Amino acid sequence: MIVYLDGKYVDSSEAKVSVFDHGLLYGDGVFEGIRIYGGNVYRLDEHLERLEMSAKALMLAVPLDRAAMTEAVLETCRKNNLADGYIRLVITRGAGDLGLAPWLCEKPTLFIIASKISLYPQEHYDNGLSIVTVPTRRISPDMLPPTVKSLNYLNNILAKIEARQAGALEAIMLNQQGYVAECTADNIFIIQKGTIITPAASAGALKGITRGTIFDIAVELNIPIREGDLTRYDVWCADECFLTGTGAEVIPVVKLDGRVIGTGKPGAITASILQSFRKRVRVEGTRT
Ligand code: PXG
Repeated sequence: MIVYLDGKYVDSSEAKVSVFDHGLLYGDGVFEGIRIYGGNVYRLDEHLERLEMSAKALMLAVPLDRAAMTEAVLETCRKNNLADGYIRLVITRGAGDLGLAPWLCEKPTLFIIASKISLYPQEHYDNGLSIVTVPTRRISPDMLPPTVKSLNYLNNILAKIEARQAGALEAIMLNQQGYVAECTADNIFIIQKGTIITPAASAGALKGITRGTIFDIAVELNIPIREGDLTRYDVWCADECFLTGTGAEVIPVVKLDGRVIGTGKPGAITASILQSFRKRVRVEGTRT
């Protein structure tokens, strides 16, 4: 496997970063997870825009401009002959000393990995996921904006551990007010009397690229969609529920905290959204 690292394409065995890198020492950095389908990188420009915004929020300089970053992503895919897979793009503050001071880090580290992805087993797309609400709350926007896709994923990792302990593959995280924020690596949507509702970024949701696609699909399919505060009760009593993410795509949820959602089977609207999503990823995207 060939990895892009600070301007060079190197074998993965040589793709190493310093133990003084603040991405490692403090989680000081940002990342993106991107999909490539049939040789087309899905919504690359939107991912790069989100990366730039995350970096701006952390006052971290992006080492390449948009065009150069686009080319680096595409070239990493080409060098690995990757037509279908997962791209991880990471920018860290770079190597510094053992104090927090980011201004002592001379230059950011940038690396791009183009690889395969492990997906949820097909049975969960066919039958729906059973998820739980976990005790760990989502970091609130006045602490570390959840819209920043930073290398600080401890909050989500604790939630992921709690999900596993409860026997679930994914979990709902509530915000400080007790409303649904999102899942550990996925956004959440419910369908209530024909309307799609999802928590706003201000409620603690990442502005997911897949989430954005759902808004476009809703317009295409003529289904009303809006952002709104959701309680656990709203999800328990929804007609349908699904999660979205770069890895998960669109996956139905049929149970939350032991309560059966809707009929207990993946819903018809969710199925039509998933169908439209799968069609879009084949035709949209930047050709490698
Ligand atoms: N919320 C959080 C907290 C996330 O980390 C999403 C929502 C969905 O966003 P996108 O842009 O992917 O539609 C994410 C996704 C993976 C993976 O392998 C995904 C994420 C992080 C780490 C791994 O799917 N983020």
